[in-house]
Amino acid sequence: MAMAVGLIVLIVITVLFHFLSPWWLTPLASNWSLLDSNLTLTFVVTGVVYIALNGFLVWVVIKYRHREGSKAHYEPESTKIEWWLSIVTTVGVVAILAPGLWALALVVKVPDNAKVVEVVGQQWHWSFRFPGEDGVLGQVAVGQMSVDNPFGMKPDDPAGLDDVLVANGELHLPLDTPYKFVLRSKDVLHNFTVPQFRVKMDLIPGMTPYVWLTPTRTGRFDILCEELCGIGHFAMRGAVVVDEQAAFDDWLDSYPTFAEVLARPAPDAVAGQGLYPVCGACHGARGEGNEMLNAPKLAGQHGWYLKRQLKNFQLGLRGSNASDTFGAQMAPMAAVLVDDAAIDNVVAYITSLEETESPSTISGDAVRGEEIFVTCKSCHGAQGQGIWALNAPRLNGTNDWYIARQLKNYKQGIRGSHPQDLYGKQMTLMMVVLRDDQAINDLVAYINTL
Ligand code: HEC
Ligand code: HEC
Ligand SMILES: [Cu+2]
Repeated sequence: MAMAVGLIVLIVITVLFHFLSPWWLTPLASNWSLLDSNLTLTFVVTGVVYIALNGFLVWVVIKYRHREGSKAHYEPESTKIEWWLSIVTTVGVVAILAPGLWALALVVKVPDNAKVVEVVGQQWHWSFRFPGEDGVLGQVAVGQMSVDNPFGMKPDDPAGLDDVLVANGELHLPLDTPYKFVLRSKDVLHNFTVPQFRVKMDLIPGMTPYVWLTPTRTGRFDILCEELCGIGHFAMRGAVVVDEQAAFDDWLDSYPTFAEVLARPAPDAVAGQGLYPVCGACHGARGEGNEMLNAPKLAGQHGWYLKRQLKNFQLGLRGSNASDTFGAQMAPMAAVLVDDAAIDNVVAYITSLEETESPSTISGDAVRGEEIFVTCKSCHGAQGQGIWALNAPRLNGTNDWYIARQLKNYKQGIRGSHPQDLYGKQMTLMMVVLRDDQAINDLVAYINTL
Protein backbone atom coordinates (compact mmCIF):
# COMPACT_ATOMS: atom_id res chain seq x y z
CA MET A 1 0.00 0.00 0.00
CA ALA A 2 2.87 2.35 0.85
CA MET A 3 4.21 1.76 -2.66
CA ALA A 4 0.88 2.76 -4.24
CA VAL A 5 0.66 5.92 -2.16
CA GLY A 6 4.28 6.74 -3.10
CA LEU A 7 3.47 6.40 -6.79
CA ILE A 8 0.40 8.63 -6.51
CA VAL A 9 2.46 11.27 -4.71
CA LEU A 10 5.09 11.01 -7.50
CA ILE A 11 2.46 11.62 -10.19
CA VAL A 12 0.97 14.59 -8.34
CA ILE A 13 4.38 16.17 -7.65
CA THR A 14 5.52 15.72 -11.25
CA VAL A 15 2.41 17.34 -12.67
CA LEU A 16 2.52 20.18 -10.12
CA PHE A 17 6.22 20.70 -10.84
CA HIS A 18 5.51 20.98 -14.54
CA PHE A 19 2.94 23.73 -14.07
CA LEU A 20 4.47 25.58 -11.10
CA SER A 21 8.19 25.51 -12.00
CA PRO A 22 9.71 28.82 -13.14
CA TRP A 23 11.49 27.20 -16.10
CA TRP A 24 9.05 28.02 -18.83
CA LEU A 25 9.88 29.09 -22.38
CA THR A 26 11.31 32.56 -22.91
CA PRO A 27 8.72 34.82 -24.58
CA LEU A 28 8.58 34.17 -28.31
CA ALA A 29 10.29 36.76 -30.55
CA SER A 30 9.82 35.25 -34.00
CA ASN A 31 7.17 33.84 -36.31
CA TRP A 32 7.81 30.28 -35.12
CA SER A 33 4.89 29.82 -32.72
CA LEU A 34 4.42 26.55 -34.62
CA LEU A 35 7.43 25.14 -32.76
CA ASP A 36 5.87 26.11 -29.43
CA SER A 37 2.69 24.27 -30.40
CA ASN A 38 4.83 21.25 -31.25
CA LEU A 39 6.45 21.39 -27.86
CA THR A 40 3.06 21.69 -26.12
CA LEU A 41 1.83 18.70 -28.10
CA THR A 42 4.86 16.67 -27.01
CA PHE A 43 4.21 17.63 -23.40
CA VAL A 44 0.53 16.66 -23.69
CA VAL A 45 1.22 13.28 -25.28
CA THR A 46 4.09 12.33 -22.97
CA GLY A 47 2.18 13.74 -19.98
CA VAL A 48 -0.94 11.70 -20.68
CA VAL A 49 1.15 8.55 -21.21
CA TYR A 50 3.09 9.25 -18.02
CA ILE A 51 -0.04 9.64 -15.92
CA ALA A 52 -1.78 6.68 -17.54
CA LEU A 53 1.17 4.30 -17.13
CA ASN A 54 1.87 5.24 -13.54
CA GLY A 55 -1.86 5.18 -12.75
CA PHE A 56 -2.03 1.68 -14.20
CA LEU A 57 0.92 0.69 -12.02
CA VAL A 58 -0.90 2.00 -8.93
CA TRP A 59 -3.99 0.02 -9.86
CA VAL A 60 -1.96 -3.17 -10.39
CA VAL A 61 -0.08 -2.73 -7.12
CA ILE A 62 -3.34 -2.37 -5.19
CA LYS A 63 -5.41 -4.99 -6.99
CA TYR A 64 -2.79 -7.73 -7.07
CA ARG A 65 -1.11 -7.08 -3.74
CA HIS A 66 -0.15 -10.06 -1.65
CA ARG A 67 -3.07 -11.79 0.10
CA GLU A 68 -3.06 -14.91 2.20
CA GLY A 69 -3.81 -17.93 0.02
CA SER A 70 -3.82 -16.17 -3.38
CA LYS A 71 -1.44 -17.46 -6.04
CA ALA A 72 0.19 -15.70 -8.99
CA HIS A 73 -0.94 -16.74 -12.44
CA TYR A 74 1.75 -16.78 -15.14
CA GLU A 75 0.65 -15.47 -18.56
CA PRO A 76 3.66 -14.60 -20.80
CA GLU A 77 1.76 -13.88 -24.05
CA SER A 78 -1.36 -11.91 -24.79
CA THR A 79 -1.81 -11.11 -28.46
CA LYS A 80 -4.81 -8.94 -27.70
CA ILE A 81 -2.95 -6.67 -25.28
CA GLU A 82 0.09 -6.53 -27.58
CA TRP A 83 -2.08 -5.38 -30.47
CA TRP A 84 -3.62 -2.66 -28.37
CA LEU A 85 -0.27 -1.52 -27.03
CA SER A 86 1.28 -1.42 -30.52
CA ILE A 87 -1.60 0.62 -31.91
CA VAL A 88 -1.72 3.10 -29.05
CA THR A 89 2.09 3.53 -29.05
CA THR A 90 2.14 4.05 -32.81
CA VAL A 91 -0.57 6.70 -32.60
CA GLY A 92 1.32 8.45 -29.79
CA VAL A 93 4.67 8.41 -31.57
CA VAL A 94 3.17 9.59 -34.87
CA ALA A 95 1.32 12.35 -33.03
CA ILE A 96 4.63 13.60 -31.65
CA LEU A 97 6.83 13.14 -34.70
CA ALA A 98 4.69 14.01 -37.72
CA PRO A 99 4.01 17.67 -36.82
CA GLY A 100 7.69 18.05 -35.89
CA LEU A 101 8.85 16.79 -39.28
CA TRP A 102 6.38 19.11 -40.95
CA ALA A 103 7.71 22.07 -38.91
CA LEU A 104 11.31 21.11 -39.71
CA ALA A 105 10.54 21.19 -43.42
CA LEU A 106 9.05 24.69 -43.07
CA VAL A 107 12.07 26.00 -41.16
CA VAL A 108 14.25 25.51 -44.26
CA LYS A 109 11.59 26.56 -46.80
CA VAL A 110 12.74 30.14 -47.19
CA PRO A 111 10.15 32.64 -48.49
CA ASP A 112 11.08 34.53 -51.66
CA ASN A 113 11.13 37.94 -49.99
CA ALA A 114 13.60 36.88 -47.29
CA LYS A 115 16.82 38.87 -46.96
CA VAL A 116 20.14 37.17 -46.31
CA VAL A 117 22.63 37.36 -43.48
CA GLU A 118 25.60 35.11 -42.98
CA VAL A 119 26.41 33.89 -39.47
CA VAL A 120 30.04 32.87 -39.04
CA GLY A 121 30.96 30.70 -36.06
CA GLN A 122 34.39 29.84 -34.76
CA GLN A 123 35.90 28.80 -31.44
CA TRP A 124 34.53 30.71 -29.50
CA HIS A 125 32.75 33.63 -31.03
CA TRP A 126 30.39 34.82 -33.73
CA SER A 127 30.63 37.34 -36.56
CA PHE A 128 28.21 38.33 -39.31
CA ARG A 129 28.14 39.37 -42.96
CA PHE A 130 25.39 41.12 -44.93
CA PRO A 131 25.38 40.79 -48.73
CA GLY A 132 25.09 44.52 -49.52
CA GLU A 133 22.98 46.07 -52.25
CA ASP A 134 23.36 43.25 -54.78
CA GLY A 135 21.88 40.80 -52.27
CA VAL A 136 24.64 38.30 -53.06
CA LEU A 137 27.29 37.19 -50.58
CA GLY A 138 30.77 37.29 -52.13
CA GLN A 139 32.85 34.13 -52.27
CA VAL A 140 35.14 33.24 -49.39
CA ALA A 141 38.13 30.93 -49.09
CA VAL A 142 39.91 29.48 -46.08
CA GLY A 143 43.28 30.39 -47.61
CA GLN A 144 42.33 34.08 -47.61
CA MET A 145 41.73 34.29 -43.86
CA SER A 146 44.13 36.53 -41.96
CA VAL A 147 44.17 39.22 -39.28
CA ASP A 148 43.29 41.76 -41.98
CA ASN A 149 40.70 39.53 -43.65
CA PRO A 150 39.01 37.51 -40.91
CA PHE A 151 36.07 36.62 -43.17
CA GLY A 152 38.37 35.12 -45.81
CA MET A 153 36.82 37.30 -48.56
CA LYS A 154 38.10 36.67 -52.08
CA PRO A 155 39.29 40.11 -53.26
CA ASP A 156 38.65 39.26 -56.93
CA ASP A 157 34.94 38.46 -56.52
CA PRO A 158 32.97 41.63 -57.43
CA ALA A 159 29.90 40.32 -55.55
CA GLY A 160 31.87 40.59 -52.31
CA LEU A 161 32.86 44.24 -52.59
CA ASP A 162 29.58 45.60 -51.20
CA ASP A 163 29.31 42.94 -48.47
CA VAL A 164 29.03 44.55 -45.04
CA LEU A 165 31.37 42.97 -42.49
CA VAL A 166 30.35 42.89 -38.85
CA ALA A 167 33.47 41.57 -37.14
CA ASN A 168 32.04 41.27 -33.65
CA GLY A 169 29.52 39.14 -31.83
CA GLU A 170 26.53 41.49 -31.95
CA LEU A 171 24.04 41.17 -34.78
CA HIS A 172 21.20 43.61 -35.41
CA LEU A 173 18.07 42.74 -37.39
CA PRO A 174 15.11 44.85 -38.50
CA LEU A 175 11.71 44.08 -37.04
CA ASP A 176 9.19 42.11 -39.13
CA THR A 177 11.57 41.33 -41.99
CA PRO A 178 12.09 37.68 -42.91
CA TYR A 179 15.77 36.72 -42.90
CA LYS A 180 17.58 33.69 -44.20
CA PHE A 181 20.53 32.82 -41.95
CA VAL A 182 23.33 31.20 -43.92
CA LEU A 183 25.57 29.43 -41.45
CA ARG A 184 29.33 29.03 -41.87
CA SER A 185 31.82 27.47 -39.48
CA LYS A 186 35.53 28.20 -39.66
CA ASP A 187 36.59 25.23 -37.57
CA VAL A 188 34.37 22.64 -35.87
CA LEU A 189 30.65 21.93 -35.43
CA HIS A 190 28.72 24.74 -33.75
CA ASN A 191 25.01 25.43 -33.40
CA PHE A 192 23.33 28.79 -33.90
CA THR A 193 20.63 29.22 -31.26
CA VAL A 194 18.60 32.20 -30.13
CA PRO A 195 16.16 30.75 -27.60
CA GLN A 196 13.54 33.45 -28.23
CA PHE A 197 13.57 32.68 -31.98
CA ARG A 198 12.94 28.96 -31.31
CA VAL A 199 14.67 27.75 -34.51
CA LYS A 200 18.24 26.52 -34.26
CA MET A 201 20.62 24.88 -36.70
CA ASP A 202 24.08 23.30 -36.77
CA LEU A 203 27.05 24.97 -38.42
CA ILE A 204 28.99 22.33 -40.32
CA PRO A 205 32.50 23.02 -41.66
CA GLY A 206 32.51 22.80 -45.45
CA MET A 207 28.72 23.20 -45.74
CA THR A 208 26.37 26.14 -45.51
CA PRO A 209 23.19 25.03 -43.74
CA TYR A 210 20.47 27.64 -43.32
CA VAL A 211 17.25 28.52 -41.48
CA TRP A 212 14.87 31.40 -41.80
CA LEU A 213 12.75 33.45 -39.44
CA THR A 214 11.02 36.78 -39.01
CA PRO A 215 11.81 38.72 -35.81
CA THR A 216 8.50 39.88 -34.35
CA ARG A 217 9.57 41.79 -31.25
CA THR A 218 12.29 44.37 -30.56
CA GLY A 219 14.81 43.54 -27.88
CA ARG A 220 18.18 42.11 -27.14
CA PHE A 221 18.57 38.33 -27.07
CA ASP A 222 21.49 35.99 -26.42
CA ILE A 223 23.03 33.91 -29.17
CA LEU A 224 24.17 30.57 -27.80
CA CYS A 225 26.18 27.76 -29.31
CA GLU A 226 24.34 24.51 -28.61
CA GLU A 227 26.92 22.12 -29.98
CA LEU A 228 29.74 20.99 -27.70
CA CYS A 229 32.63 22.66 -29.54
CA GLY A 230 35.57 22.63 -27.13
CA ILE A 231 36.60 24.03 -23.78
CA GLY A 232 35.18 27.50 -24.41
CA HIS A 233 31.83 26.18 -25.71
CA PHE A 234 29.80 27.55 -22.81
CA ALA A 235 31.46 30.94 -23.29
CA MET A 236 30.58 31.15 -26.99
CA ARG A 237 28.06 33.95 -26.52
CA GLY A 238 26.79 36.54 -28.92
CA ALA A 239 23.80 38.84 -29.04
CA VAL A 240 21.08 39.69 -31.51
CA VAL A 241 19.33 43.03 -31.25
CA VAL A 242 16.02 43.45 -33.05
CA ASP A 243 15.56 47.11 -34.03
CA GLU A 244 13.06 49.30 -35.79
CA GLN A 245 14.04 49.60 -39.46
CA ALA A 246 15.61 53.08 -39.13
CA ALA A 247 17.78 52.11 -36.15
CA PHE A 248 18.84 49.00 -38.01
CA ASP A 249 19.83 51.00 -41.09
CA ASP A 250 21.97 53.32 -38.93
CA TRP A 251 23.63 50.38 -37.30
CA LEU A 252 24.37 48.65 -40.60
CA ASP A 253 25.77 51.89 -42.05
CA SER A 254 28.27 52.09 -39.21
CA TYR A 255 30.00 48.93 -40.49
CA PRO A 256 32.39 48.95 -43.45
CA THR A 257 31.84 47.20 -46.75
CA PHE A 258 34.63 44.96 -47.98
CA ALA A 259 35.53 47.61 -50.59
CA GLU A 260 35.94 50.16 -47.79
CA VAL A 261 38.15 47.76 -45.86
CA LEU A 262 40.31 47.27 -48.96
CA ALA A 263 40.54 51.05 -49.52
CA ARG A 264 41.76 51.79 -45.98
CA PRO A 265 45.19 53.43 -45.98
CA ALA A 266 47.97 51.26 -44.59
CA PRO A 267 48.71 52.09 -40.94
CA ASP A 268 51.41 54.72 -40.61
CA ALA A 269 53.81 54.07 -37.74
CA VAL A 270 55.46 57.47 -38.20
CA ALA A 271 52.14 59.27 -37.73
CA GLY A 272 51.56 56.94 -34.78
CA GLN A 273 54.84 58.03 -33.23
CA GLY A 274 53.51 61.58 -33.27
CA LEU A 275 50.48 60.47 -31.24
CA TYR A 276 52.38 58.27 -28.82
CA PRO A 277 54.01 60.79 -26.42
CA VAL A 278 50.67 61.26 -24.60
CA CYS A 279 50.49 57.53 -24.08
CA GLY A 280 54.15 57.28 -23.15
CA ALA A 281 53.56 59.62 -20.21
CA CYS A 282 51.86 56.71 -18.44
CA HIS A 283 52.87 53.59 -20.37
CA GLY A 284 56.56 54.55 -20.66
CA ALA A 285 58.49 55.91 -23.61
CA ARG A 286 59.12 52.42 -24.96
CA GLY A 287 55.71 51.04 -23.95
CA GLU A 288 57.39 49.12 -21.15
CA GLY A 289 54.65 49.81 -18.57
CA ASN A 290 54.80 51.80 -15.33
CA GLU A 291 53.61 50.25 -12.11
CA MET A 292 53.59 53.60 -10.26
CA LEU A 293 51.02 54.87 -12.73
CA ASN A 294 49.23 51.51 -13.02
CA ALA A 295 49.73 51.57 -16.78
CA PRO A 296 50.62 48.18 -18.27
CA LYS A 297 53.27 47.25 -20.79
CA LEU A 298 52.04 47.64 -24.35
CA ALA A 299 55.15 46.71 -26.36
CA GLY A 300 55.02 43.10 -27.51
CA GLN A 301 51.21 42.84 -27.28
CA HIS A 302 49.33 41.88 -30.46
CA GLY A 303 48.12 44.81 -32.56
CA TRP A 304 44.61 43.38 -33.10
CA TYR A 305 44.13 43.13 -29.36
CA LEU A 306 45.41 46.66 -28.64
CA LYS A 307 43.04 48.04 -31.29
CA ARG A 308 40.08 46.26 -29.78
CA GLN A 309 40.87 47.54 -26.30
CA LEU A 310 41.22 51.12 -27.53
CA LYS A 311 37.85 50.80 -29.28
CA ASN A 312 36.34 49.27 -26.14
CA PHE A 313 37.62 52.15 -24.01
CA GLN A 314 36.19 54.63 -26.52
CA LEU A 315 32.78 52.97 -26.65
CA GLY A 316 32.58 52.48 -22.87
CA LEU A 317 32.69 48.69 -23.11
CA ARG A 318 35.74 48.85 -20.87
CA GLY A 319 36.60 51.38 -18.17
CA SER A 320 33.01 52.57 -17.64
CA ASN A 321 32.23 50.39 -14.61
CA ALA A 322 31.91 52.62 -11.52
CA SER A 323 34.48 50.53 -9.61
CA ASP A 324 37.03 50.50 -12.44
CA THR A 325 39.37 53.27 -11.21
CA PHE A 326 42.26 52.35 -13.52
CA GLY A 327 40.07 51.82 -16.54
CA ALA A 328 38.59 55.25 -15.84
CA GLN A 329 42.07 56.74 -16.15
CA MET A 330 42.59 55.13 -19.51
CA ALA A 331 39.18 55.74 -21.10
CA PRO A 332 39.59 59.51 -21.70
CA MET A 333 43.05 58.82 -23.15
CA ALA A 334 41.57 56.54 -25.80
CA ALA A 335 39.28 59.42 -26.77
CA VAL A 336 42.39 61.35 -27.83
CA LEU A 337 42.55 59.04 -30.84
CA VAL A 338 40.01 60.76 -33.06
CA ASP A 339 39.30 58.03 -35.63
CA ASP A 340 40.08 54.45 -36.63
CA ALA A 341 43.09 55.61 -38.64
CA ALA A 342 44.57 57.22 -35.51
CA ILE A 343 44.09 53.94 -33.63
CA ASP A 344 45.70 51.99 -36.49
CA ASN A 345 48.64 54.39 -36.57
CA VAL A 346 49.39 54.48 -32.87
CA VAL A 347 49.10 50.69 -32.69
CA ALA A 348 51.45 50.37 -35.67
CA TYR A 349 53.96 52.43 -33.71
CA ILE A 350 53.47 50.48 -30.46
CA THR A 351 53.94 47.13 -32.20
CA SER A 352 57.18 48.43 -33.72
CA LEU A 353 58.65 49.15 -30.27
CA GLU A 354 61.50 46.99 -29.05
CA GLU A 355 60.30 44.91 -26.11
CA THR A 356 61.94 45.09 -22.69
CA GLU A 357 61.68 42.45 -19.98
CA SER A 358 59.19 43.09 -17.16
CA PRO A 359 60.47 42.51 -13.63
CA SER A 360 58.42 39.99 -11.62
CA THR A 361 56.69 41.52 -8.61
CA ILE A 362 54.45 38.62 -7.50
CA SER A 363 55.56 35.33 -6.01
CA GLY A 364 53.52 32.17 -5.77
CA ASP A 365 53.60 28.43 -6.33
CA ALA A 366 54.37 28.09 -10.05
CA VAL A 367 53.72 24.33 -9.95
CA ARG A 368 50.16 24.89 -8.80
CA GLY A 369 49.93 27.74 -11.26
CA GLU A 370 50.85 25.44 -14.13
CA GLU A 371 47.91 23.19 -13.28
CA ILE A 372 45.51 26.11 -13.48
CA PHE A 373 47.10 27.34 -16.69
CA VAL A 374 45.96 24.17 -18.48
CA THR A 375 42.57 25.88 -18.88
CA CYS A 376 44.05 29.21 -19.93
CA LYS A 377 46.37 27.80 -22.57
CA SER A 378 43.55 26.44 -24.70
CA CYS A 379 42.84 30.07 -25.62
CA HIS A 380 46.02 32.00 -24.77
CA GLY A 381 48.46 29.39 -26.14
CA ALA A 382 50.84 26.98 -24.39
CA GLN A 383 53.39 29.76 -23.87
CA GLY A 384 50.76 32.41 -23.17
CA GLN A 385 51.75 33.92 -26.51
CA GLY A 386 48.19 34.84 -27.48
CA ILE A 387 46.12 33.37 -30.33
CA TRP A 388 44.43 35.65 -32.82
CA ALA A 389 41.88 33.10 -34.04
CA LEU A 390 40.62 32.74 -30.45
CA ASN A 391 40.80 36.49 -29.72
CA ALA A 392 42.97 35.80 -26.70
CA PRO A 393 45.82 38.29 -26.08
CA ARG A 394 49.40 37.62 -25.14
CA LEU A 395 50.00 37.06 -21.42
CA ASN A 396 53.69 36.14 -21.20
CA GLY A 397 56.14 38.99 -20.75
CA THR A 398 53.32 41.32 -19.56
CA ASN A 399 53.49 43.01 -16.16
CA ASP A 400 52.44 40.42 -13.58
CA TRP A 401 50.74 43.01 -11.32
CA TYR A 402 48.62 44.05 -14.27
CA ILE A 403 47.55 40.47 -15.10
CA ALA A 404 46.67 39.85 -11.45
CA ARG A 405 44.57 43.01 -11.37
CA GLN A 406 42.73 42.14 -14.58
CA LEU A 407 41.91 38.69 -13.24
CA LYS A 408 40.50 40.22 -10.06
CA ASN A 409 38.56 42.72 -12.14
CA TYR A 410 37.09 39.97 -14.30
CA LYS A 411 36.23 37.95 -11.22
CA GLN A 412 34.40 40.88 -9.62
CA GLY A 413 32.73 41.94 -12.85
CA ILE A 414 34.62 45.25 -12.93
CA ARG A 415 35.84 44.27 -16.38
CA GLY A 416 33.82 42.18 -18.84
CA SER A 417 30.35 42.89 -17.48
CA HIS A 418 29.25 45.43 -20.10
CA PRO A 419 26.58 43.60 -22.14
CA GLN A 420 28.41 44.39 -25.41
CA ASP A 421 31.82 43.27 -24.16
CA LEU A 422 31.42 39.73 -25.44
CA TYR A 423 35.15 38.91 -25.44
CA GLY A 424 35.54 40.20 -21.90
CA LYS A 425 32.52 38.14 -20.88
CA GLN A 426 34.39 35.02 -21.96
CA MET A 427 37.00 35.81 -19.36
CA THR A 428 34.45 36.46 -16.62
CA LEU A 429 32.95 33.03 -17.37
CA MET A 430 36.43 31.47 -17.15
CA MET A 431 37.09 32.91 -13.70
CA VAL A 432 35.42 29.95 -11.96
CA VAL A 433 38.78 28.19 -12.18
CA LEU A 434 40.43 30.84 -9.97
CA ARG A 435 39.10 30.22 -6.51
CA ASP A 436 41.00 32.86 -4.52
CA ASP A 437 43.83 35.39 -4.57
CA GLN A 438 46.35 32.64 -3.84
CA ALA A 439 45.32 30.86 -7.04
CA ILE A 440 45.82 34.11 -8.94
CA ASN A 441 49.31 34.55 -7.45
CA ASP A 442 50.27 30.95 -8.26
CA LEU A 443 49.04 31.34 -11.79
CA VAL A 444 50.84 34.63 -12.35
CA ALA A 445 54.02 33.09 -10.88
CA TYR A 446 53.76 30.40 -13.55
CA ILE A 447 53.10 32.90 -16.35
CA ASN A 448 56.28 34.71 -15.21
CA THR A 449 58.26 31.57 -16.09
CA LEU A 450 57.03 31.48 -19.69
C1 HEC B 1 46.82 58.67 -17.45
C2 HEC B 1 47.65 57.55 -17.76
C3 HEC B 1 47.43 56.88 -19.11
C4 HEC B 1 47.60 57.45 -20.35
C5 HEC B 1 48.02 58.86 -20.69
C6 HEC B 1 47.33 56.38 -21.31
N1 HEC B 1 46.99 55.24 -20.65
FE1 HEC B 1 46.59 53.45 -21.48
N2 HEC B 1 46.18 52.66 -19.67
C7 HEC B 1 46.34 53.32 -18.47
C8 HEC B 1 45.95 52.45 -17.39
C9 HEC B 1 45.97 52.81 -15.91
C10 HEC B 1 45.57 51.23 -17.98
C11 HEC B 1 45.10 49.97 -17.25
C12 HEC B 1 43.60 49.93 -17.15
C13 HEC B 1 43.11 48.73 -16.36
O1 HEC B 1 43.79 48.36 -15.40
O2 HEC B 1 42.08 48.18 -16.72
C14 HEC B 1 45.73 51.41 -19.40
C15 HEC B 1 45.44 50.40 -20.35
C16 HEC B 1 45.67 50.54 -21.70
C17 HEC B 1 45.45 49.49 -22.68
C18 HEC B 1 44.93 48.10 -22.40
C19 HEC B 1 46.09 47.15 -22.33
C20 HEC B 1 45.72 45.71 -22.17
O3 HEC B 1 46.61 44.88 -22.10
O4 HEC B 1 44.51 45.39 -22.14
C21 HEC B 1 45.82 50.01 -23.88
C22 HEC B 1 45.76 49.28 -25.21
C23 HEC B 1 46.27 51.37 -23.67
N3 HEC B 1 46.18 51.65 -22.34
C24 HEC B 1 46.74 52.17 -24.68
C25 HEC B 1 47.00 53.53 -24.50
C26 HEC B 1 47.30 54.45 -25.58
C27 HEC B 1 47.40 54.06 -27.03
C28 HEC B 1 47.45 55.67 -25.02
C29 HEC B 1 47.70 56.98 -25.73
C30 HEC B 1 46.66 57.40 -26.63
C31 HEC B 1 47.28 55.52 -23.58
N4 HEC B 1 47.02 54.21 -23.31
C32 HEC B 1 47.39 56.53 -22.67
C33 HEC B 1 46.79 54.61 -18.29
C34 HEC B 1 47.05 55.51 -19.31
C1 HEC C 1 37.71 30.63 -23.96
C2 HEC C 1 38.96 31.29 -24.18
C3 HEC C 1 39.73 31.82 -22.98
C4 HEC C 1 40.17 31.12 -21.89
C5 HEC C 1 39.99 29.65 -21.58
C6 HEC C 1 40.88 32.07 -21.08
N1 HEC C 1 40.88 33.30 -21.66
FE1 HEC C 1 41.81 34.98 -20.97
N2 HEC C 1 41.02 36.05 -22.51
C7 HEC C 1 40.25 35.54 -23.53
C8 HEC C 1 39.84 36.60 -24.42
C9 HEC C 1 38.99 36.43 -25.66
C10 HEC C 1 40.39 37.80 -23.89
C11 HEC C 1 40.28 39.20 -24.47
C12 HEC C 1 39.18 39.98 -23.83
C13 HEC C 1 39.00 41.30 -24.50
O1 HEC C 1 39.27 41.41 -25.69
O2 HEC C 1 38.57 42.24 -23.83
C14 HEC C 1 41.13 37.41 -22.69
C15 HEC C 1 41.80 38.32 -21.87
C16 HEC C 1 42.58 37.95 -20.78
C17 HEC C 1 43.35 38.87 -19.96
C18 HEC C 1 43.46 40.38 -20.14
C19 HEC C 1 44.80 40.69 -20.76
C20 HEC C 1 45.09 42.15 -20.88
O3 HEC C 1 46.12 42.47 -21.48
O4 HEC C 1 44.32 42.97 -20.36
C21 HEC C 1 43.97 38.12 -19.01
C22 HEC C 1 44.90 38.61 -17.92
C23 HEC C 1 43.59 36.74 -19.23
N3 HEC C 1 42.74 36.67 -20.31
C24 HEC C 1 44.01 35.66 -18.46
C25 HEC C 1 43.49 34.38 -18.55
C26 HEC C 1 43.79 33.33 -17.60
C27 HEC C 1 44.76 33.46 -16.44
C28 HEC C 1 43.08 32.24 -17.98
C29 HEC C 1 42.98 30.89 -17.30
C30 HEC C 1 42.44 30.91 -15.96
C31 HEC C 1 42.33 32.61 -19.18
N4 HEC C 1 42.62 33.91 -19.48
C32 HEC C 1 41.49 31.75 -19.87
C33 HEC C 1 39.91 34.21 -23.72
C34 HEC C 1 40.16 33.19 -22.83
CU1 LIG D 1 30.39 26.47 -30.64
